[in-house]
Amino acid sequence: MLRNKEAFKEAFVTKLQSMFGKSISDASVTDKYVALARVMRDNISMDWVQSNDQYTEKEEKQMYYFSMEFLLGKFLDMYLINMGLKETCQEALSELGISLEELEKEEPDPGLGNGGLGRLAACFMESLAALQLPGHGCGIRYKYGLFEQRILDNNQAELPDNWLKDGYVWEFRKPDKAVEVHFGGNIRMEEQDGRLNCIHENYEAVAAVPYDVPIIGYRNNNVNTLRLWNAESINDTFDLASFNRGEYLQAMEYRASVGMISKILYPQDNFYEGRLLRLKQQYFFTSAGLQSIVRRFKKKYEDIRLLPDKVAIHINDTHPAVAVPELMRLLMDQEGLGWDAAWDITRRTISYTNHTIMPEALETWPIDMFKQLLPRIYMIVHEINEQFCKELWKQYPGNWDRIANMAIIADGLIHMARLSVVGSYSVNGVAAIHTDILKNHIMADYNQFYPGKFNNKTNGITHRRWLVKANPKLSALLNETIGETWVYNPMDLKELSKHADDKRVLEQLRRVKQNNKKALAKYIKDQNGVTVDPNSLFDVQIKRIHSYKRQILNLLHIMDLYNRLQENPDLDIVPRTFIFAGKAAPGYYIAKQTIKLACTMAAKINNDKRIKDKLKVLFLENYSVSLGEVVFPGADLSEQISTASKEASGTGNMKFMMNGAVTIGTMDGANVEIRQEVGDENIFIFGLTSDQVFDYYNRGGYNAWDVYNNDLRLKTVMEQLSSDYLGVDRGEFQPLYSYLLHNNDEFFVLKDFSAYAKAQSDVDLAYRDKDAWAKKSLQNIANSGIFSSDRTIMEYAEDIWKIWPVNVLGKRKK
Ligand code: 26W
Repeated sequence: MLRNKEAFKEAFVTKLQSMFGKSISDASVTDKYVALARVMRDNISMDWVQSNDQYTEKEEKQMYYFSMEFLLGKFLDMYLINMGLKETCQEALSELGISLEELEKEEPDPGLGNGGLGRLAACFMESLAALQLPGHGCGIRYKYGLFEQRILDNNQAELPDNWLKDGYVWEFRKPDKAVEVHFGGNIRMEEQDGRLNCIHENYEAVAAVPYDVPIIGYRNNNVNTLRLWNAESINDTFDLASFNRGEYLQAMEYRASVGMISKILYPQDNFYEGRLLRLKQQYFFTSAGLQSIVRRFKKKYEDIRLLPDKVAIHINDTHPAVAVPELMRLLMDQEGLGWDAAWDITRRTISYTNHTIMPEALETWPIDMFKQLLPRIYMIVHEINEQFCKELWKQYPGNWDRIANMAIIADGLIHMARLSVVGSYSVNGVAAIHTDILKNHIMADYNQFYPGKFNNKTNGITHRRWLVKANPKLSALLNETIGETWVYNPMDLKELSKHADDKRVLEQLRRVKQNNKKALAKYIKDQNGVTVDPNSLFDVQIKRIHSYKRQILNLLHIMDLYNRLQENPDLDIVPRTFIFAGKAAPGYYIAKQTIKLACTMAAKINNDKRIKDKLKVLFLENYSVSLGEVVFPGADLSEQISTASKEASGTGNMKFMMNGAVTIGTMDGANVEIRQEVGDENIFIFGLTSDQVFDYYNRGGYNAWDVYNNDLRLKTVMEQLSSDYLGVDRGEFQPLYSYLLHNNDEFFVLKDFSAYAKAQSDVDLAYRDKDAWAKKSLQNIANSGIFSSDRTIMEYAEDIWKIWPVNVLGKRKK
């Protein structure tokens, strides 16, 4: 259909006419974007129908990835690349006098996620389709995604992210596939034909209406489905009964409360707050997703007992953990199975990934709240717990402590991680060190009780978005140097290592980086009004702002460098541009102060003529997938400096590596595996190890004041922090100072300061040798293939889900 540029031009012009009644010269940029996207959409839908038909025909097992977050990023460019239409489209448009890049700016960047967990889900979707695997997503169509961040007077301000305001071309509303979800009410037991049935009464019914987003594979015909659920009132979707009865006010109230369910994404990352609305969101999309899966399954198969052979359900952290009791409910109350059969099926269908060991992120729900909102689900959780505790008692008679620590319901709370472990057949961590910590510390009791259930799946990122799309210049150089197979098989990037001593390749690589740095410098100039030198070392930390990620450590080190430059403006250091970006949860005071500190330092340092432009500090507003695509390709140094043991994996670290940045980092998360891949000479590792961190937590022996008093450079910056030195009121940053010292520095910022400063001076030395640095950069790219989410997804598919590629035969020739 879009085989050549003439066909493309015709399709585009026709679409513009039929949709808007306009010619090219009349049409606005938005019109043109929508018309182009619509042309693509038409083209995708044929393959989509084919994929669904063939998945069903071939009776292949399907996997459904349940996630409260999908941080998707823009699709237009990605789809053009995956469909092999980018060049055709570019040429066709340019002959019509239109710039593709300009149209791409019109697409909203759906921020339906907070950070790592949500972006991982999006990378997984892309890899599943690329690998021809029948795997789909299930989530919430939030009306408002993660807030838009503005910096006003050095402070973060939050604006609503009204991403749907001009419509979203990639979604397909499917009202005929709507289901009902029930909240509240009471349960009545009724005997019927010798069976005890549960009758749920007086509930509030909500309509869940799916909006499907196609996820298209790379140069194949596979199109998978991301199903996002929208909450609507039953009256809107099914009937107008209550309006007709004249209950106008109640109907309006009900409608408003229903609308809230899919209205907003909670903006906390790694921090749990037990809000009723959040539990409602969790049950809403989980129940809707499971109902639609069971319905689809039953269309094809008669025997519900086959479910685990044909369906895998994965829960992304504990947010969809109510899937365990909800599937039990459907199997028992709807399908009429007994407890044992339902439990057996549930536990062979559900698998679970843990993404954090931060204690403040663990979800628990007060029994009363849970019971009131989900009375039937509570009964089931209660019974699961009873039976599990009996098993524990058999295994550990009399060991009350152990049983209390493992029970799903304890201390008036329902522990969702425990429910997820008990109700699933596989539990995985997201990097080797993280899985070790789960197995040996956080979930050691369960690991002993369920030998073999715990396993590791080191995270990955889709190299098609983060390299092919985000860094076309590097991709072109790779194609030229090692051929094009790496796009299909990212492990082939290893071939690049053979060129590690080839001066010409190193020079070309440097030139690519230099060009990407220029593009980033331009972005910085446009956005922040600051001129930065592309020859300086671009040192980047972009991620959520969180104490454990230690942006403060980076900032304290910059202050120290600045002090030294002020003492001696001729100090021989490599000029550096420090770049930060990231959002702070709106209620997270320390994180917001950290942003303020970065912005305040930027204002002071960037305007200080004495230091001869040797230091620049930037805080880039509104970190998002789109901003990441500009920043990663232009980075020289990747800051991965979390307190060891705290960052489950990290995935930004992989995006930097794949784009040729060298890491400075702790032995935490996937940094450990990055080091293993690139070798010690191509990474800068420093700081406490996770064992040392655990030792301090368990045995004590750390005193932040001792470190403070014994390190003059550190003491100086800390004192500056609590003074008016930065041109703010004395006391403005006192909370940061107190936070570090008075809480005895729970994330070991002071403890790791000198090791970090030393590693940074090693970086400074290494960067001076241009060839040697380019070689480090090259080795990082060459060894990044293992961190493609294709590898990760293959492991999940083979070890956990047991799903296999389906070669969809397309009608359309590509
Ligand atoms: C209930 C509040 C809440 C919200 C989000 C608790 C926990 C979360 C997520 C699990 C936090 C998260 O995104 N974790 C990150 O997951 C990434 C993907 O596996 C990892 O790479 C990061 O290290 C981890 O912090």
